[in-house]
Amino acid sequence: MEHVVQQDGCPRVRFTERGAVTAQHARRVLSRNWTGSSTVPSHSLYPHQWSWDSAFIAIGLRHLSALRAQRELETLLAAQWGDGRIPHIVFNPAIPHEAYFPSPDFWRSTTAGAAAGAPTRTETSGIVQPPVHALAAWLVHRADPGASWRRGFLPRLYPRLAAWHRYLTERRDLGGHGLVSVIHPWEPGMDNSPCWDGPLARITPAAAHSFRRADLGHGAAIDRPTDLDYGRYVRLAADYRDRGYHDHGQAETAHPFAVEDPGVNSLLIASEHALAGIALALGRDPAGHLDRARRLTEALIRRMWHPDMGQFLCHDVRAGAPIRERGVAGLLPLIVPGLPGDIAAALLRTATGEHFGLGGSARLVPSYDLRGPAFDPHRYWRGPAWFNVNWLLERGLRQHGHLERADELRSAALTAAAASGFAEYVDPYTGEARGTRDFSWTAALTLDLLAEPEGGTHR
Ligand code: 9WN
Repeated sequence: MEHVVQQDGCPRVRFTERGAVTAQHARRVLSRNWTGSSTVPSHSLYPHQWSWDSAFIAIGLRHLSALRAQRELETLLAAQWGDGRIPHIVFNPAIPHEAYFPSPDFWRSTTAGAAAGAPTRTETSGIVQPPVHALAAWLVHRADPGASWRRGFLPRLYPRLAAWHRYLTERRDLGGHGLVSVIHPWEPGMDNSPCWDGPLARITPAAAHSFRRADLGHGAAIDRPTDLDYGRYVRLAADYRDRGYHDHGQAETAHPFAVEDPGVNSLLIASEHALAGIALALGRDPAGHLDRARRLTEALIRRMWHPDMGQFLCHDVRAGAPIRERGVAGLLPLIVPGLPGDIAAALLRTATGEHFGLGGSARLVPSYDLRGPAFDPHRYWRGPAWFNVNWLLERGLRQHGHLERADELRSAALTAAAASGFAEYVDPYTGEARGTRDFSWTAALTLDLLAEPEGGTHR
């Protein structure tokens, strides 16, 4: 039997009976986490708006309310800086500073970020997160084009999204090879991935007494980064702030941490393709976007593809060397449209092999090598499986025609999401819930997977 979930005059989405119960729960999580203009990832652990979370959330929200999905992205983009960056956190002034660290008085965006064009009336962080936004905007538009055109959604968003991509490609090509670098482990969204251990070891941590973590009040210490990690995160962010959040452009910059990450760059490429679709819908020439996507794809393969490893590797710009750790970001180029078939096939072999266990020893794809020396099934990005990553891989597999694999992964993700109470992440072997529960992107992407027809090629 099929059920229909409908709200705000949105498109009718049909779910199976089992799916309808899960969808109902997911919808309740998203309603509770909605603040009136955006969605918090979690009221307890992350009580503000986060950049890539909002993109994933909008992708799910589009099945419930086109209006809310559009507003989610519009609220985020209203906090864009003059130089084009989309900050990784937009702070809610109604939330006390003690609720989350680092709070607005740490980032001081309105003063320290003034020269880079930070908003004058909204407090934000000064670093960024992966550019999933144009992809999200395009999917939100396509879910209900009528509602989108009526509100002028694409015409308003397009220049902002284009400026965001320009910021990344022009100000963040720190290696000078046509790829974006991240300058803080929070930027790729995979905060304590073992891939950062090497580059982070060169950073002198801020003194433990100089800051107070808020996360340990809401999450188990074994699920979270260590105090030493935090000391280094604080040092990097404070130094960047004290330099006025300036990006100098090339490798010889002052950035002590500069890494090219295949996840960030793949998402930029997928979003650049989405921006081409948006440009075309607006009657503009998409050639510039397609050209940039092609150049980024060539650079990604040239610089980060390692056939001997069967995956992409991060590149440590400061050390001038690849980081020989198998992070799951190295599989994310599967999301790149037009990735050569032999590379996509090799990525699938790696995903299903001993290191990531897809369709074998693991229920969901882990964030880091199951065989890696730093693997820990519980600790944040050092092993647990995350739902946004598995959603991206599912989409990538579908895009490259591996429909059975995609269906299997979709079904495993739906089971784990529902059984874990929409956990932030899960033990990749057992599916046991870790981190916080009622996590927004887990609920949102569950809705998106439910809306997809079994065996389908795209959503
Ligand atoms: C720092 C909000 C964010 C996610 C990140 C995840 C975690 C923050 C933190 O939570 O990072 O940005 O405090 O640990 O790693 O991917 O966007 O859900």
